Amino acid sequence: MGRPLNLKRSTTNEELFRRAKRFIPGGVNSPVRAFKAVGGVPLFIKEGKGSKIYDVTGRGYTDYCMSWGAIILGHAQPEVIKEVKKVLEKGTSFGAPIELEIKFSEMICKAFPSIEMIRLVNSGTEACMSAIRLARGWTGRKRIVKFAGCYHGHADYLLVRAGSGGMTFGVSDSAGVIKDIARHTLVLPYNNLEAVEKTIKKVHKDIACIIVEPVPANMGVVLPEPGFLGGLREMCDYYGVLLIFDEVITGFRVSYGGVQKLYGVQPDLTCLGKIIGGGLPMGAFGGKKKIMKFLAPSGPVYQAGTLSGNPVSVSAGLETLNILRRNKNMYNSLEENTGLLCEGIKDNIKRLKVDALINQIGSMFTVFFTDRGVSDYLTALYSNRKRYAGFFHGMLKKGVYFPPSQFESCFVSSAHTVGDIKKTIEATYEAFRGIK
Ligand code: KE4
Repeated sequence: MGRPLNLKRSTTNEELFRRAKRFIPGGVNSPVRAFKAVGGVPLFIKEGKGSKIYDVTGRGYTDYCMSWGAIILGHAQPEVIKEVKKVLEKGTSFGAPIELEIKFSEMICKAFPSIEMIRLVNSGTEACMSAIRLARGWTGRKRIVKFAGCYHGHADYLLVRAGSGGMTFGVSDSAGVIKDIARHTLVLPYNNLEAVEKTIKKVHKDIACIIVEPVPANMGVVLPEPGFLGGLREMCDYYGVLLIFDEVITGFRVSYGGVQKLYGVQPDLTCLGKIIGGGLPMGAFGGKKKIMKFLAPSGPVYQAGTLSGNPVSVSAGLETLNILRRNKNMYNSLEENTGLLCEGIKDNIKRLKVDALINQIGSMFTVFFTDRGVSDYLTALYSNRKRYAGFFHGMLKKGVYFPPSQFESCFVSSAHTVGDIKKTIEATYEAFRGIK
């Protein structure tokens, strides 16, 4: 065993990263944090407040990663913290039902009319994994359809041409995933109804569900072409296949009722995560009563979790949704601020003649370094990752923290001020110039 761990001595990101790598694979507890896609040493964050995060050297950054979209009200939101503190003092986990989870579940069902019943879990991975098991149990079919570049967590059969870290490191088909498992996952191109129709017509009798990020954010932000989501709905109805919307990112992000509210397309099952945990571990999946009742203990599909519905995560999620529900016009100001930011960045792209474009919806957006539209996995892959890396570090130098991968989304929170937005626009001018 080496020298005793004396964290006091390590006050630089480099020193902490070196020490972290002694105990944690790659020095991180989730691959995309490692800065592998952009180079350099990850920032070790000491604290966050509002739109800012501070690394161990005390340097502050305007944060647009926002814990990969989990934070919509800004870091350490006072009312959320207050509610969590209240609950903490009464005990953190009982492994037994509590009243708070009923209130919380009812609130989500009210926000998402397609969700008549819901099961709370502890992450988006668990939500998607469990929703697929439920779909397979309900239909008695084994194959699933996903789209290239979409990411639904790291369950074996979903790590097939997956987005996020999969795309970032080009390991969208992870080692350790047995071919026999992956072969039941059919991967199609997003925004291509023809490809879906061709496949589903042939093998629909064997397909349990189609799972889709209705607005993908894990190949960077990609927008559904007109009719795509509605087309999926129609095909699933016609062929008796379940439609699962993975709204782990977009749920309560793009609107209080997610993408399904914005686009008026209702799935059979919805997966949620991130925002509903208010910054604490939380996931959920829900949908039609007749399907959800197939879940243990009311039905034969097993799913469980020690900390599911624990009072701490639920209190953070409940207060977050309360604030969003009470301030519905918050979505307009989030959209306005994000629009202001994106227009300013586009002006700089034009002024400096940079091959870059922005895909944006609500308070999420991605700056793609490419000269052609990005509408699916292949067109996203055309982006110049090296230029994104240069841009990322240029922004970091100006005190702005974008996600450390071209294939992720930026997020604006209600804590981002117009001042933050202006400073960020100026920072992009320098960052674009730096990669000219
Ligand atoms: P988690 O298991 O990470 O809570 O959620 C998995 C998941 C499911 N569905 C969607 C649409 C997701 O975006 C995610 C997780 N997102 C990534 C980043 N885009 C989490 C960041 C990470 O892996 O560290």
